[in-house]
Amino acid sequence: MSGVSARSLAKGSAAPGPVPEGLIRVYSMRFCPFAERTLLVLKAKGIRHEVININLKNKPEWFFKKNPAGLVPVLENSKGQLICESAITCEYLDEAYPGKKLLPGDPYEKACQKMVFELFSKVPSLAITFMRTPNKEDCAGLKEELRKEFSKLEEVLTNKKTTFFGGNSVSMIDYLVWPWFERLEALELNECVDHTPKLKLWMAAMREDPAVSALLLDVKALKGFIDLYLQNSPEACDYGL
Ligand SMILES: N[C@@H](CCC(=O)N[C@@H](CS)C(=O)NCC(=O)O)C(=O)O
Repeated sequence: MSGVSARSLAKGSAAPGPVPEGLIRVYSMRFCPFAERTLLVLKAKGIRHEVININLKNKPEWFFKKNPAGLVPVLENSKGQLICESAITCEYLDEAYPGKKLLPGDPYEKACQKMVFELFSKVPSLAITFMRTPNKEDCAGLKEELRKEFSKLEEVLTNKKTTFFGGNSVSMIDYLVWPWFERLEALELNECVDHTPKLKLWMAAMREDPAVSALLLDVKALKGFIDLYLQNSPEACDYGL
């Protein structure tokens, strides 16, 4: 019940018990890009954790006690404290756990990461709109908008002259934006980075990161999930298991 690939818990399932001491739990869903942020940070920092996947098309009643909005990811610690919203879960993990710091200590550098996060902020909704548009031929405008957003990120890399968004090693901002770039192939949107060579190099460098490569999704499974999710199938979240 506790791996990233575990079957999801659905309506009617028993609520899981308290989180054992020394462990943190994440309520997730195998294909969720927001939850992937949290998983990347858990992995990168080597935090002992368990994963409980939630069937988002047939949610367990008890899940609303973990997050009244009914969204994953949610973190739960052994004190019963609950943390939701992916970016907040990531910052919490970085602050609450020792080891490699993913957010810079320097206030200016930290502000720079937050500014890049803002520059990225339109991408998730554009990707979702694209995913939900049945006829992809109607998506020329959406693709153009995505290209525009990606150009802003290209400019950051050009100005910084670094491989990653926070410098020459992977840091928090890279993990926060990566899941949407990972999904470009399954969404058949790779062409949107054709005009942004530095972003393309960044994508290749990200794939080499141990946390990223450990969590890479199978493109076929991702496509299968998207098809079922759009049909509102309760099987979507367990696609391929
Ligand atoms: N702003 C939230 C968004 C999370 C989110 O939208 N998660 C999706 C899965 S990818 C979800 O839980 N959807 C369930 C629903 O919409 O009912 C965050 O950053 O954590």
